[in-house]
Amino acid sequence: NTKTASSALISVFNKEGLAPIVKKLDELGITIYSTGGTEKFIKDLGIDVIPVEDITSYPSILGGRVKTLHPKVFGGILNRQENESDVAELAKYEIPQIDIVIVDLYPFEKTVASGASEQDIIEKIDIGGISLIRAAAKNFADVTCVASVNDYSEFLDVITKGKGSISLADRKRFAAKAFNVSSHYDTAIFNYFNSDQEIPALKISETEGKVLRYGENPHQKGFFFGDFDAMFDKLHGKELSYNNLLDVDAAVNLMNEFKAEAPTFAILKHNNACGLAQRDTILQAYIDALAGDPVSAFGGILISNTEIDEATAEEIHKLFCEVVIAPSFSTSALEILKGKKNRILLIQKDIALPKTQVRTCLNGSLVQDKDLKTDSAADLTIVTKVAPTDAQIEDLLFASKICKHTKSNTIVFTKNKQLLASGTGQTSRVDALKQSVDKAKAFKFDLQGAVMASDAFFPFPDCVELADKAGIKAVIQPGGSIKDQLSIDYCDENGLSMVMTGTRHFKH
Ligand code: 93A
Repeated sequence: NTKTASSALISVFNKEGLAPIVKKLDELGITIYSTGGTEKFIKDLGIDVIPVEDITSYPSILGGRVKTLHPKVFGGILNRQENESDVAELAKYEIPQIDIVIVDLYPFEKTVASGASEQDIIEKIDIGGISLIRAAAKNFADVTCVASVNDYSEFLDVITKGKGSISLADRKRFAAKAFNVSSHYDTAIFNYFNSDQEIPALKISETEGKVLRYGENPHQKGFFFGDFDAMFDKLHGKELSYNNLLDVDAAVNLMNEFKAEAPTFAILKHNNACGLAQRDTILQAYIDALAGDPVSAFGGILISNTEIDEATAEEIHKLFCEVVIAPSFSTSALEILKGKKNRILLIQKDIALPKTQVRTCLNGSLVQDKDLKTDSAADLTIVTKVAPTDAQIEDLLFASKICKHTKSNTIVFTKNKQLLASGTGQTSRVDALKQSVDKAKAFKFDLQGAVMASDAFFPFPDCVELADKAGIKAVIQPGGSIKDQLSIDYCDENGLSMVMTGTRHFKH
């Protein structure tokens, strides 16, 4: 699978950084073919180079618009060395084999940004170079494609270590990078031509994305791009809506935190948990999750980390809910739950989710690593005179997991592995806390001895003070405020314990 290169075609707009590569290729005895300006640059380094015109027997024509666009060039790149008739044709038409292609494209984006005339911009649409890149990357089985100055040092490394030999894995990696370059380049050209945005930036069709009934609201169009069936077996119910999909996403991410643990049940609304409990049986976990907020649970998304049995199904059946997700359903549970025509029943397959998150932002997108950090006992620093009990530590970590999957600012109260109440998506932490206290009161939860989690630090001691007055006895939070000590002092004066994790879990 490793190939030793004997020839390279180099055509680069920006000659910067090329000299060490050319010298290395020459040192390895690799024949270099090149286009006009690049050829001159290489010759000036005192290195032998063959003009591409010697291959094509054609001059560069149309003011340079056609330089490399020739079957003798593309035949040299696209032929399959394993294919007898390809090899025979190469000999018949006297086409030289090309093993390495190095291209730096005309700077289209830079030219647009410089405010150049339309004519200048159009001339900077690279045709030959992009074709060289696509051809070489397509034929990575035989050819190595270097499509960007950014990859020069890696390429230099590879050929230096391999003494001119390049492995299939390396060729394929360079091909992937090359298609990244070519797709970005064409997107930039599209954006220039579509500056009035008459053509929607995302070409949306049924074949590319799943057409949803509508978007977040009925007057918005909506599509899902992804492979739903790879993640779920849909057993029953209506088509999933845009909002259902968002809720299912939130539910699955939340329940992943409790995957290998005791039976756990969660109920979500608007992407936030409104009920969650961990018990010895899934029936009890459901009953105690529902008790967290039976009002919000109406029309909710339900998720279980354990098979749903008949007794649990009977209870769930009493509730109007949109979706029920579980690793499996017993036969009798399934019969009961199918009793409502529209209720969506999903079996979640054991498939990992992507590790990156993407969302639109202004005229582009924001991409980030997913928050995959789950706080554990080893992450905790006890900062108060009183330490939490072992049971409290378990509850604090339990609360922290829920907190991480709840919209910021958030405050979560739990007790004995049950979500008592939470404040979600508030503009101040103290509002989140007040909301949480009010909800707990509304559903008659006694907060005495409960614990509190906060997704981010407390800027002032007002949160611990209000929590204390509500009966909270232990607190988990990342810490990191310049006024941390004020919150710690309050806890010390009032017998609360507090642990810091050092990890913020914002979710916006
Ligand atoms: O005008 S082109 O699209 N026509 C071509 O056939 C062609 N082949 C390579 N531009 C073409 N190139 C580009 O020329 C390369 O992508 C590179 O940017 C540039 C290198 O030209 P020179 O070696 O003459 O400086």
